[in-house]
Amino acid sequence: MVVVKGVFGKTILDSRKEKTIQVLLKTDVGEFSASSPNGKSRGKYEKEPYKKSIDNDIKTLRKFSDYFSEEVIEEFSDLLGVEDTVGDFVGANTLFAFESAILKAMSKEQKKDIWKLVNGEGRKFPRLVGNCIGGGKHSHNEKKPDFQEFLLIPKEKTVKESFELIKKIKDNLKHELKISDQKFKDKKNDEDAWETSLNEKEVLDIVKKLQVPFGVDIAASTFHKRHKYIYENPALKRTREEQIEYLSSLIKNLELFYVEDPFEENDFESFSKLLKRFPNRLIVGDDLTVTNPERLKKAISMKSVNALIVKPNQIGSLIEVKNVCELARKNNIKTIFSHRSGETTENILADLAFGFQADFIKTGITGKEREAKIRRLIEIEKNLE
Ligand code: 2PG
Ligand code: MG
Repeated sequence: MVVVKGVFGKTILDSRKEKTIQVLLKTDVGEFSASSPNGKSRGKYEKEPYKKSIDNDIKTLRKFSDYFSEEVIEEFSDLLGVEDTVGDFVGANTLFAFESAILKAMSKEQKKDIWKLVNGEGRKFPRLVGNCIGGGKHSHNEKKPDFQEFLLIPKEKTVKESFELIKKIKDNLKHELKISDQKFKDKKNDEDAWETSLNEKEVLDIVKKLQVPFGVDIAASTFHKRHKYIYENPALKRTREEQIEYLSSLIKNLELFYVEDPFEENDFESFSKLLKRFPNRLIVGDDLTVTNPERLKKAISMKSVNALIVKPNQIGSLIEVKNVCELARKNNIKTIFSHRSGETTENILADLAFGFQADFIKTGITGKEREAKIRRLIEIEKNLE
């Protein structure tokens, strides 16, 4: 068992150079720290990252520090006690970092990898989902695709081989973009994906030739205004019906295998229409479902999705992450554990994805923050050989 001696928070900078929280836990088996990432295309229904502000959460942790000293943690479900105590007083980023630090302490004390604390039975590795070209809110060039992410989803035998393949492809894409995009500047966006002035159709035409399964995160809420999807490249507005028809034609003609957030975050119905047309593709909820069991229940009852993004800091509580994964599994919904656009080098996402036996893990492809997660997954793979 781990005995907590104190808990503190401090700010660190994420990959976008924005402030995020790091939690430091003092215990009888040593000191442990963990940090949370920051989203930019955040879902409206996500829990707030901080209660009032990051500084306020840090103060709150300090206040609770005495209270937590002598708290005894023995197993994963003991996180519930922590959530009952502090859950209402801090935001999701703070809670997630706190719980991650607790898992690290338990891992040390029990001499077990973190994934084993979640579920020691797991043997299936998640498939990588890697952002290679980006647009939308994550890119800062003037003309860009309206879709946020173009994702490679390799299916090699091992995580290591998949990683090597998508790294190579992403590197080659630079030459391809230089040829097809007159304005290409060799620049990368928030998630270290290539920035381009091409539109989504032009990008998909390139990605289609790569001979690896692929998909998109449309992040449609980010360009939905007053009942219309406002495309800028080229400038045109689509109603929800037009959006369904447009996406259907892309899915059919370009063999899209994975489509995340094709509609805005309130439109469970259009998701369900698209899934009905394409039951064999992955229709993925992110802003729609925000890692929240209640939102997932609604998506299940309306048959809106067959796959779900799991971002622990959308909800904060790892007990809820567990609930959402169990609910998804029972209903045959695939899970995709995911990074955020503003990341740290924290790698616990890999252990959580493997422990919860996620079907996919979305982490980006390059950059130390993204690679930290993939490298940890490769390490788990190697240790199990
Ligand atoms: C998404 C994420 C991560 P953000 O929309 O899936 O790629 O973006 O972290 O900005 O919400
Ligand atoms: Mg998304």
